[in-house]
Amino acid sequence: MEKTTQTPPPNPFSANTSHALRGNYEDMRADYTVEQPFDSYTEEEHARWRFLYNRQCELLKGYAADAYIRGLESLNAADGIPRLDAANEVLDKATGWNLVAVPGLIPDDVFFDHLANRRFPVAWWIRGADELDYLVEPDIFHDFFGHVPLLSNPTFAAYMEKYGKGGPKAIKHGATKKLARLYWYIVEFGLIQTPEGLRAFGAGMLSSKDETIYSVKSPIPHRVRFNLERTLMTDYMVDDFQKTYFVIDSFDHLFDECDRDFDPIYSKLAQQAAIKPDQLLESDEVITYGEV
Ligand code: HBI
Ligand code: FE
Repeated sequence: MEKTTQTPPPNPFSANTSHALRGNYEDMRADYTVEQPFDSYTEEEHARWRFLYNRQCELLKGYAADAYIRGLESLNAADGIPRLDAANEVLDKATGWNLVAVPGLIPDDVFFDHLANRRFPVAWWIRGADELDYLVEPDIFHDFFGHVPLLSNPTFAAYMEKYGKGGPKAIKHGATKKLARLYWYIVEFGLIQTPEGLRAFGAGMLSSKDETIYSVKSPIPHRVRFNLERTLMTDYMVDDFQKTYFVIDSFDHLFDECDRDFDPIYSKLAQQAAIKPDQLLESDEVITYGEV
């Protein structure tokens, strides 16, 4: 792919944050991918990865979905910042997904196209020592530790491809904010029902020191059974714990609920007002009523 110097994308989260993008968007390919500068990582950065990795693994016991734990273990990424090529050996065999290194956030349409082709964009840089607990923009720890393990689950892998394939239709309808809500509440902060109780599978909570436990155990947030239109309409804030979590019965439930033509859904929802993050509806199948 030819090299190109493109301007950084408008920050997709700019609606909620005003920071400039972190990455170096100078020498990237037309599809916003770069080579992972593996030799540029310092020993201190590898140690930072190990600190974050070990701290999260301690927290995940009894809180993370089994499919996530199995995926994480298959990636062997405990010893330091992982080589994306090495992870691709495992992932490609499991579900045909491959990781591509990117400078950071990339435009929605480019992001959707990567997902539609089973390529997951992973920011190549790691957060600084002064921002271990809160990060405004995804770094390699959020993207790899949070998102990659579940891409080894065939049903979730198929869901993520379908999500990407749905991008152009959302853009056509001016509904990318609705699709971003689906990503936020499921891919970033989704909960799943299991015989042992609720478990977290969202990347945003699994890579966060506190939100994994909060999302599963806290009496404060509402927990509502996942419904596609309800989630498409529910607003979110990027810099606080969720006020409402959506719960899927299974990854098959997630796939089936989203496996439909979104054209009529976007047309119908276009006139409707957004639902507030802490609001409950009469039609909700409430799993736990929160105190929000
Ligand atoms: N870019 N690298 C990267 N990672 C994301 O998670 C990402 C993105 N661009 C857009 C985006 N997410 C959101 O708008 C999604 O809801 C599409
Ligand atoms: Fe993410």
